[in-house]
Amino acid sequence: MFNDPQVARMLDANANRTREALRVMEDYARFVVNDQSLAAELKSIRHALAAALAATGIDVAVLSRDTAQDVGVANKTDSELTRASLADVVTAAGKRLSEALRVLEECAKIVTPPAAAQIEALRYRGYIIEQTLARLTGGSDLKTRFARVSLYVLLTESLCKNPWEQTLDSILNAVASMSAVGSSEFSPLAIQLREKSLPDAEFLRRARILTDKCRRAGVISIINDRPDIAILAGADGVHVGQTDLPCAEIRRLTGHRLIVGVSTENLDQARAALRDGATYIGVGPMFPTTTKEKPRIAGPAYAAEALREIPLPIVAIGGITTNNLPQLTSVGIRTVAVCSAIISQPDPASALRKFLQK
Ligand code: TZP
Ligand code: MG
Repeated sequence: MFNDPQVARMLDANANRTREALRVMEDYARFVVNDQSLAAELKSIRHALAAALAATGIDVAVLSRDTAQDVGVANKTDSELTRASLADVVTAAGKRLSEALRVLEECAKIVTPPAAAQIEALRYRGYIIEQTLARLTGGSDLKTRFARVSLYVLLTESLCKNPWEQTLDSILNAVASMSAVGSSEFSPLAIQLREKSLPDAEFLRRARILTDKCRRAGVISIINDRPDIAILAGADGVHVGQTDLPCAEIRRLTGHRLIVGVSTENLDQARAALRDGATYIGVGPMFPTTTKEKPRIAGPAYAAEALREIPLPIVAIGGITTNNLPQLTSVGIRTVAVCSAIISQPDPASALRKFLQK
């Protein structure tokens, strides 16, 4: 126990900071990433902290609080007044947590050394959670994450050789097990759920499954055609074609919290997508494909034009196989979207590995 009001003020302020930071992180885990075990761990840290602080006499420290005379209240930096996204909010909370726990620990050493050891243990638990959350937010904004994608798999149940969820699992496991790519902070993979005739409720149910599994694997999740389902499922993005909801309207609906991809088959469409706020453009079809009815093959020449003019990630699509892939990489394409050459194979994992190796 302390009898020094200065120590009391330090303990009181930092106990508040710690609780606030933990609440922000817990609510992010609970309401944004819907991760029960992460939210439970944060709650458990909050309770363990309350127990550790009880020994320091924190319940009477509040009596030494003097907000009116607090010389720090008006000191604000620009960075703490602006947050671009919930990811920024939770990142800031993670930093505040370790800072405040360190202050509590040092002050507890003065008044109740055993509490200091407990608080130290909580600081280490906090570091791990901070890292887990950083992985979940991608440690970066969606644009940056998307820029690292090299393979974009379209998942459509009717084209899968195996049940769709099994196909999804084998794709995610294959990427996780490739050491060269699995150890990197950013996954090279994005997965799009593309279903054209499912009832909405079933589409949403599958979108939630896919989003959840992708998030755990650090893989970008995209929903075809439907921004509403993308938002409800908590997916990273939506992909639309020329006759779907226009990109500009999706931006009005969602701001910049979603990746928005737009299919294009010529430069006019690509320029419009850029102007309307697309995150990336699809260019295609590159080669003949049976996955989609298309009157005209845009071909690698269009991919090359788009690369030259459009300052967005360019995703080539349509009839792509490991055999014709060099025709795209040779014009500078670094991201390809593949459907049947992966999901329709008897062993989608091995097909995916071949693409990633190339
Ligand atoms: N848009 C242009 S081509 C295409 C889409 C959705 C289908 C791509 O599928 P596949 O099986 O890789 O040709
Ligand atoms: Mg569409």
